[in-house]
Amino acid sequence: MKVTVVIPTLNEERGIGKTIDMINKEYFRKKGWELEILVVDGNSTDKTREIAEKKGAKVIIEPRKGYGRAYKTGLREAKGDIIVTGDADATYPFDKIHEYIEYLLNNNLDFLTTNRFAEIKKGAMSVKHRFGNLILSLTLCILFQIWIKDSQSGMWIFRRETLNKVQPLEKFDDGMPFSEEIKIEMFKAKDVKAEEIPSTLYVREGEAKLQSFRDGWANLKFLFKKRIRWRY
Ligand SMILES: Nc1nc2c(ncn2[C@@H]2O[C@H](COP(=O)(O)OP(=O)(O)OP(=O)(O)O)[C@@H](O)[C@H]2O)c(=O)[nH]1
Ligand SMILES: [Mg+2]
Repeated sequence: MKVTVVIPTLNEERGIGKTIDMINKEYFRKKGWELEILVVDGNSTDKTREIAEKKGAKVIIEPRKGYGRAYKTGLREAKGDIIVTGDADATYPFDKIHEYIEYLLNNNLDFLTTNRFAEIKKGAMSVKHRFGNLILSLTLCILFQIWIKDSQSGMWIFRRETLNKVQPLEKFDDGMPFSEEIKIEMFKAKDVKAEEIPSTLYVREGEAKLQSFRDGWANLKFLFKKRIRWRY
């Protein structure tokens, strides 16, 4: 079995090394799981690419802007049977992805999203962001009747074949709404068994690319637009 970890980066020299180091490579070796780390870089001007390559990652450059755009390019290139995603800022529990993969396999699931609210380390999320997240998650639940607590989580664990059971990758949003859109698509897909599992949020390394108000508003508008276009 092959696992591809896909990580989008834009000037993350402070977080990318730590993020990759968190992966329990010993567990992968013991299990005989092949590990591919794919970094999708948005033309960083710092040492991100250099550090990623030194840590054994394959780096591809996607100069077009956007978090979603990076994933659309990265997921097309990912060869693993299982795909794991997350930010390059050391906030997501890459130290637990082997447990999440085991959970997916043992329960015969297809798509997992992670709920960071289960354990937020001290100082990892501001009150403003908690509130914004709550509004976005509630809106998503009501509009799409999907019962998840963390609509903005960027760590997903899924079988690559599920990408053939949702809308074509190129149709996904190029920006931050990609995160909520992939959850909507996966939870609503007929043949995809999806679940949200408790997870952890660590304190960020390096500067955020997210602009709270602008991106929060864009994410909210996106939910309504998607709901109007959506056909059950
Ligand atoms: N390739 C690429 N990566 C991006 C782009 N924008 C953001 N990223 C990366 O996508 C991930 C998510 O961005 P963040 O700034 O962490 O956004 P966030 O997690 O919502 O905000 P924080 O909670 O402050 O971390 C990070 O690893 C970024 O480096 C982009 O335009 N291109
Ligand atoms: Mg982040």
